[in-house]
Order: sequence, then structure tokens, then C-alpha cells
Amino acid sequence: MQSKKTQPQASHFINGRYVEDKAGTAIPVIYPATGEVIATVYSATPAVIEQALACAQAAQKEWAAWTATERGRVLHRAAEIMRQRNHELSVLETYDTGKPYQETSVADATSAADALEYFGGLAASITGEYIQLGNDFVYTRREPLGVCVGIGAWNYPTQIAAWKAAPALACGNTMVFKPSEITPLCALQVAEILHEAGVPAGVYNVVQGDGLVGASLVTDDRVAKVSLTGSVPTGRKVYAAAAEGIRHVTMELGGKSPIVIFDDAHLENAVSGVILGNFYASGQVCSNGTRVFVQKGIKAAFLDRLTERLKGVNMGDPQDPAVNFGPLVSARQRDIVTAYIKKGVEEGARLVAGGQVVDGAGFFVEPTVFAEVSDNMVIAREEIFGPVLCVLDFDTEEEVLARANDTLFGLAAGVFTADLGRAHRMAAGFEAGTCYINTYNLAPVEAPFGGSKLSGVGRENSKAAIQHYTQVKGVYVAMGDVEAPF
Ligand code: TXE
Repeated sequence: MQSKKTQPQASHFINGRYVEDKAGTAIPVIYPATGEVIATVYSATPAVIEQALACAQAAQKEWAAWTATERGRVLHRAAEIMRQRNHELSVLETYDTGKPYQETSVADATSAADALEYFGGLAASITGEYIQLGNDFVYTRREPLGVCVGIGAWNYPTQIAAWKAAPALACGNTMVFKPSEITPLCALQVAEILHEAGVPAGVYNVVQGDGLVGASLVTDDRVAKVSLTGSVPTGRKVYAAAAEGIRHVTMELGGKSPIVIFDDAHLENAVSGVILGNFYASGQVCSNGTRVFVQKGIKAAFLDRLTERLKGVNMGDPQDPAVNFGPLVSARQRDIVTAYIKKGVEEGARLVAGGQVVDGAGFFVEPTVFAEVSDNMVIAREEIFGPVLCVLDFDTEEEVLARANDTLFGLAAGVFTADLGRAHRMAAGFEAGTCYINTYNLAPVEAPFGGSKLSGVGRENSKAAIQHYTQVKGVYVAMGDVEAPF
């Protein structure tokens, strides 16, 4: 059993050190597998928020004056430290979220380290351009935005903290990051490691709290940019608040993504893709392909094979490396998911597997599969954010593309087929920011990640992220006299 060192030294990490202010509201940190309180942090008071923003502002000019190679060097060092501590960070991620260690040990701190490494390497290649205009010329400078605010959701606390920190810092910005109040522990480790790697005090700060603390950060005049990972309703509030100060935004919001399986698909891979796209992290992944459209010819075989594969679920203590299916993050999330399952039954969908809450102190819900789901059912239109998979069937390519796109979301989409032309036609036709052909839910930092329509604005990872953490200044240089009409 791991040492349950989960109580952090203090709630916040500001100006290179831990800071506590117990005048803030106490936030109990609950271990989703047992319901026990494993730590207590305190919501940031106005004094703590002020201290974080003031330090971030004070540190930004000096940090931007480092050469990009120097900034990249400390990000690389931070990635190295993170990989060395992957085990401890994964155990903490499991305590924070309830996700099985089998997942966290390969998907969370490793992805965070990848981002630090990738943007550490990209930093020195962030340059402007030279535009010759006869004898005159223009050069451009790609400059940092200033103080950035990051706000995280509860499903990938380490990864989200690093996916925002890495490009922001590589570009010479500073950041105040607020993790979700439901999973406050991991971001503090990211801050500690960045500081240990040599990032100067004040460059990356973490403060705790709920939406009210988030709202205070978003509306502060010192903030140039806000990057949110969260639900669409929250995205609307944050986007509107950021507009007040005409701030740059990145919105990584929710989804109700389609996976389309044609008759000629590789059945085993399609089932694996659907399992990854619905049951990884107990279904609490924004890009999940929760509407699974199966062509009628393969539907029976698909359902048989999926039902068979679900027997491989090993639900239990997520700290046990043999366990591959954990609890939902909170009692509230469990109740939201079970309400949707009840709704699905009421609407007449056929419950093929699961559907039950697992008795005990943890927030466990069985992996659940509905078939005979119709497009207008609530479970086919709303984001459930839990292990609930909806199987819909279809006849033709044209029909399924129209139905797959018939949603206000646009985060991700996947297709399984052996027909190369059809795969790329579907990818081109999907109204989504992140598409998959014959796989699902892989998120390498080299690839852009983000949504269209209600699922968001902007992209995380890949070179695209540099556009969202810098601004271009054009400098016109006249080589001759200035001509004027009088
Ligand atoms: O989101 P919430 P949760 C989405 C996922 C799901 C949701 C679950 O699809 O919809 O996130 O995460 C803060 N001003 N994604 O429940 O409630 C709040 O404190 C400023 C998409 O955490 O929206 C928390 O830190 N901040 C994603 C954060 O917003 C406010 C991947 C999110 O809270 C605020 C993962 C306010 N007014 C989950 N109100 C993707 N697309 O990558 C709340 N917050």
C-alpha cells in the first residue's frame, strides 16, 4: 500500500513557496475510492489572489528577458524531474481523482512531462519574420501576452496544469493556475517541480478555490489571457467575463462525440477504440466517443464482442495496479451519471450491460452500455461524463455523417473502416476539432487538441498552442525619406 502522503504543506504555491491562509473556506479532499477525507486545502482569500497576481506580474518581464533557449532548458529539467517522480505523482493523481494507478502511471504525469519537453524544445524556434518591401522592410516580433490565468477541470489535474503551463512559460508568460476544487492536489506538484527545475519565483503560481476564485482571477486587469478546461456552461461564463477586458481566451470544453463503425471495420480494434473512448478514466474524458454509430451489418457481432470484452473489467482499489476500472470523481458525479442511466431506461433504450451503482463507500458505477438508442434521446444528446456508452445503428455513409454532426458540440470524432477513401471523407466531413481514424482518444502533445462549435475555442498542444500564448508585433522600417503631401 502506498504511503498516503496526500496532505500538502499548504494550499497555495506563490512566488516560489508554499503559502497558507486558513481564513479561506476549508475544502475537504475526498478519495473517490473510499469517500474518506485525505487532505484539506483552503480556498484562496482576496489577499492570496492579490499576492499571486502581483507576483506573476512582477516576475513576467524578467522571465520574458531570458532567452527562449534558457526558458526551454528549465522546462526540459522539469520534465526530467517529473519522469523521475512518475510513480509518486501517479499515486497522488489516483488519490486526487480515483483513476486507476494502471492508467495514471502511463497517462497523467507522463503526458505532463511530454508537454514540458515538447514546448521546452519549441521555445527557441518561436521567431518572427522579415518582409522585404522594396527598400523598406517590416520585421515581426512574436511577443508574450503577459500574465495568464489557467483554470482546470477535475478529470486530468496534473496533465491540465502542465498542458497550460508549458506553452505559456515557453513563450515568456507567467501564470496563475487554479485547479478544480474537487482535485486540488496535483497542480501543487507541478508548481513545486517547475520551481525545483529553475523556473524563477512568481512565474508559475497555484491557488485553490471554486468558481468564485476563478471569477476573481478572470476579471483582474493584470490578466492578459485565460485558458479554461471545463464544462460548456462554465465556458460561457468565463468567456463572457474575459470579454470584459478583451482578454485572449482558450476554451477546452465538453463534448458528445461520435464514433462511427462501418461493416468493414476491424472488429477487435473498433471494440478497443470504443472501450478507450467510453470507459478510460471511468468515462470522465471530455473527448469521449459516447455516441457509437454501428452499421447494421456488424451491429450484432459488435455488441457480442463488446459484452464479452467487458468481462475483463477489474473494478476495485484504484491503487492496485491490477485494477483497470475506478470510481467516479465524486458522489455528485455518480448521482449525475445514475440519473442519466435511469433516464435512458425510461426513454426506452435497451440496457445491454451494467447500469448499476456498486454498493460501498466509493463512488463506483458499472460500465454501462445502451443499444437501440435514438438520436433524440437525452442520453444521446447530453454530455453524461461517466461510463455510459450509447449504441445507435445506421445504413449509409451520408446518413451517419449527418447524424454524427447533429450536435451542438464539436470536440472529437472517430471512424473505423478499412476503406481509405471513406475514412478520409468522414474525417473531412466531421464537425470536430480532433478526429481519429481506426483508433480513439490518443492525445500526443505534438498534435493539436480542442473543439469546434460549443466544445471550445483555440487549441492546446502542437505548434498551434504558440499562437494562443503570443501576439505578433509588426515593425515597419523606412530606409529613405518620408514623403508627405505638404
Ligand atoms: O467543470 P466545471 P468540471 C469538461 C467536461 C465536463 C467538465 C467537467 O466535458 O463538462 O469539464 O469538469 C471553474 N469563473 N472538460 O466539473 O464545473 C471551476 O472551479 C471562473 C473538458 O471541473 O465547468 C473549475 O476549476 N472559473 C476538457 C473549472 O472552472 C469557474 C477536458 C471547471 O469547472 C467558474 C476535461 C467561473 N464562473 C473536462 N465556474 C477538454 N475539452 O479538454 C467554475 N469555474
